[in-house]
Amino acid sequence: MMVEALSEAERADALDGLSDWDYDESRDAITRSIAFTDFAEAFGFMTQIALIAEKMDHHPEWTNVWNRVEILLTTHDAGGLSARDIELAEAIDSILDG
Ligand code: HBI
Repeated sequence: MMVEALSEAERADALDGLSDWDYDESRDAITRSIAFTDFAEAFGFMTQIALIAEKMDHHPEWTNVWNRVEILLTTHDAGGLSARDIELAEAIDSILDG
């Protein structure tokens, strides 16, 4: 299914509901940086997100250094931020909010 990048208005609307995410204009992406207690917690979180990403067929660009996870979401097929990124960000937030 062809996925489209969000318009400026759609993006502004979506970002209103994602207070913990920043907009990266250079990538047309959203980013979030999270610090966990330790590596095991960080990697446990990544494992949960990996399974959700697989189910959604939509994957983050992310790095992990010990207890920190840096996440960037953008849609390669759309060349920018799409509804899929918003959906994955909301899933990530729901995991973090417990
Ligand atoms: N993940 N972030 C992201 N962007 C994509 O375009 C994307 C993906 N995961 C899988 C995927 N596309 C495949 O559906 C296509 O490459 C076929």
